[in-house]
Amino acid sequence: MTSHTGFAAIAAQLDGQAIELPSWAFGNSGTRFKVFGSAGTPRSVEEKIADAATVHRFTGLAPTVALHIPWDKVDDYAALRSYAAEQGVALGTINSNTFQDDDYKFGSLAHVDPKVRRKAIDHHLECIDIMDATGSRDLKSWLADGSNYPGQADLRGRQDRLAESLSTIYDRIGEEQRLVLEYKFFEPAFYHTDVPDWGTSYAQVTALGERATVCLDTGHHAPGTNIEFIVMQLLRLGKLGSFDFNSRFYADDDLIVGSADPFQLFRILFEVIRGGGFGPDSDVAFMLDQCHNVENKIPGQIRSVLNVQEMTARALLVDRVALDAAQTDGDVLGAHGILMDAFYTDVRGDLAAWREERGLPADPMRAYAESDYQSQIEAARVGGTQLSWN
Ligand code: LRH
Ligand code: MN
Ligand code: MN
Repeated sequence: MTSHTGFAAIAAQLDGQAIELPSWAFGNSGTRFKVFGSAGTPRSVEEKIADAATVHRFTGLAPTVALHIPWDKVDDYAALRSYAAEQGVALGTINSNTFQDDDYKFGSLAHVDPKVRRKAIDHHLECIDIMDATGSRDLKSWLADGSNYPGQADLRGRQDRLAESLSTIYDRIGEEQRLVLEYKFFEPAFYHTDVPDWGTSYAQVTALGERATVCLDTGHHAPGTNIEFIVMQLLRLGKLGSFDFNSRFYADDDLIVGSADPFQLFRILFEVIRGGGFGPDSDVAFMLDQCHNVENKIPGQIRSVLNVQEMTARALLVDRVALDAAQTDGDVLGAHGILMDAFYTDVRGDLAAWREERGLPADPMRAYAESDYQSQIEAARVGGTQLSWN
């Protein structure tokens, strides 16, 4: 199978692929050591949306933008929804935030104090009101809840309180809406986290009901974790709601997806496709959760969605009939070779042609560099306060 005939067979499956962009990717970001400013950085939620819409114009891959509340708080969400539509995108997932308020020092939904739990629950209910106005489907909750020292907290009590808080929130989730619970095994708490892994998230959302699912952030696992296995298992259980895509070398680095380990991204996407998580019949949401500390943000996001598309194409190229036969025959190296053949297939030329056929630039990175969008925003966005990612 040459790469060209192979690509022709999968080209149509790439139509409709959508990767949601995080509004916070367009703000200035950095580490705890330094946040670097950059010319043209948005000063308002609207400017973030305009930048996200630019990524979509150049790639055709990013029709929605995720908001984070309160970072993206505005007075009129219906107006923001119209503004986004004028720019050519829609508002997507609403991310709650219960990690930046002094009251949450010892947690939020699992906090020992009912008043703090109520405040965190009310914040989630406010997010659902926002979803009603923006037309968003998903409420994504990531909790910083946890502890730093053995003995600091009653692990079991916290889990029970978390379940109770989540069920109060879930009661308000609309028929067409979903609650998506994200897990992370460390940071900012380092001894224990209340939702550290897919199993805990799965147990919590399964207790809630059908419209509660798991969010898998690729940066939230210990080094060496077989993430594609988790993808397989969650799809098998019908509980993979969404991805937060990014790359990591050492911690929760939030680097460009597919940059640290393109092969891992390929393996994940292969299991997504294998498990029915890709295409019009799937409601698995693909999102980025990234920051751009030292590179320009818009091309950083363009590179990211292109990386996801490229690895999706390669994963679609796996000859699954031959793979199944080799696996059944116990042909270890034959099966491995079939997977690697697809991974090593260079689809960049085919994808360039695919884009041109759809009225998109063949090389979105170059087209953006040659456009005047960056110089325009750098000239126009002077004065005011640049937004940082948080
Ligand atoms: C936590 C996280 C979560 C937050 C985002 C800003 O590490 O991945 O998704 O909402 O970062
Ligand atoms: Mn995340
Ligand atoms: Mn993270």
